[in-house]
Amino acid sequence: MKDKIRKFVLEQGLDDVGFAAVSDYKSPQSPKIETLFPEVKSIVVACIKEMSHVDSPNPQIAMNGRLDVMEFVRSSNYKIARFLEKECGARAMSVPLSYPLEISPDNPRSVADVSLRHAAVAAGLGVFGRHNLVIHPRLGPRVLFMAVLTDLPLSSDSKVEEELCTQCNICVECCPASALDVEGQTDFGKCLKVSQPYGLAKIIEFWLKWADTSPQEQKNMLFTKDFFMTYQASFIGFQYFCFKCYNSCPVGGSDK
Ligand code: B12
Repeated sequence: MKDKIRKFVLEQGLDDVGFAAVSDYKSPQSPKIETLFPEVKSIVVACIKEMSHVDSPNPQIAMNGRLDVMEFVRSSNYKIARFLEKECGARAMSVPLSYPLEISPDNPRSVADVSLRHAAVAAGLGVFGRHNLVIHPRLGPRVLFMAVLTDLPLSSDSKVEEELCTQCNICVECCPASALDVEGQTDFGKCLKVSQPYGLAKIIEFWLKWADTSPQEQKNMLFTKDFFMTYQASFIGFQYFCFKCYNSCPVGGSDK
């Protein structure tokens, strides 16, 4: 059964796929996976290499490439879930690549319903590096992960045992937000400030300032880059302006 699914997933154009029995998925901060799908038994995890867009100094080009990948992954996730239901007689639920995500003052670090990095590790697709990204043995850290939950009982693939991070510290030094200074944790607030400068924090800052200012200044505030860019973010969704930890890592970059 795993071979049949693997073949289908790779035929979709994804770069790699692995399987994790739910008992091997260990993400202490995330909700128990059965709360999402009580009958879930395994996770089909796939990954896709991001291309050169992440190297562009132009944030529009970088983010547009990411949006292309996200659109592709969204339809691939649907096809895999459909394949599992139609061709394997299973039930299947796909996991968001990034969002929808519960963003709430009650979830200040935006812990997702399923941690795709921990799922990837459990499915033998890689290991954590100093940047807290999961490094794929062939493709490096520049991969996005996707997953489908299923009630098919599938055994876990072998874990990657090799240490792939060379501890060169380039990611730590390159991070413009100093968000990686403490080993084993990404400082959420610091990372967000630089990587999503027109995200929720900016919107809150904008409206708090608005509430406190004169009618003339309020009019002026509408004709600022901050307002225009947050307007754009409101229909694009999360927009990343930083890929430094991702593209500075020297590990595994040569495999296209
Ligand atoms: C919320 C979120 C963020 C938040 C918070 C990150 C965070 N601390 O978790 C912010 C906005 C800061 C963020 C930033 C980025 N993100 Co993000 N993000 C997510 C999301 C949606 C949820 C993550 C989550 O639930 N975290 C909370 C819990 C699970 O994390 P945790 O248990 O506390 O584990 C943390 C540490 O303990 C440590 N850790 C845990 N176990 C171990 C073990 C070892 C040995 C080590 C060293 C570390 C370690 O790693 C985690 C990082 O803080 C996931 C998608 C998903 N559903 O998984 C994408 C995801 C993690 N993001 C991703 C990416 C690419 C990015 C960015 C590069 C931004 C960009 N331009 O795309 C940066 C990288 C920041 C970094 N170096 O950590 C990819 C990572 C791919 C990969 N190769 O690993 C994911 C998986 C999206 C995807 N579909 O592929 N992200």
